[in-house]
Amino acid sequence: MLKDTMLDRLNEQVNSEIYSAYLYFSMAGYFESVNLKGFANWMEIQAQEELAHSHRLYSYIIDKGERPKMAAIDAPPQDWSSPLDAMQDVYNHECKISEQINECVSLALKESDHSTNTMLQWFVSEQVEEEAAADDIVQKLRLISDNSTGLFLLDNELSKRSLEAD
Ligand code: OFO
Repeated sequence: MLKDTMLDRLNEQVNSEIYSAYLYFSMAGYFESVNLKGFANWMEIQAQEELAHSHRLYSYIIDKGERPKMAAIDAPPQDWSSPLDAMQDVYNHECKISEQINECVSLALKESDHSTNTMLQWFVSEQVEEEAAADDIVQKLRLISDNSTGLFLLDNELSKRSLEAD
């Protein structure tokens, strides 16, 4: 079983992870529309990873004998002014998700809920990677500035991303 406060918080996190997927699918559509198919591929893989994150939380709630409750998913933005604008949004969003995960951990510790704390440690490590991956692309885009050859090469690099088994 889970305490109600912990269950509610984990259900909110399921929602947040699905929103993340929705946001990244929206960004994938944006990148398709400006013919940056490597960026679009990176976003699609990212969106699929977010669905896997939501499923990880969903499965944990089930394993604890509780019922996951699905809430409405907010509509994500649909347009960005540039690839840098979109990737900066990814980085900011991931920082926000890291804060949410930290809040979940703090609640688990406050409630002496050790199994939830252990489950959440995977997310703590994952968020370090999520922030670093987004920041890496932001920094590259800053270096590239308005150099179209650099953008083409980065797009080609991002086209190689594939779904990793965790
Ligand atoms: Fe689920 O890590 Fe991004 O949001």
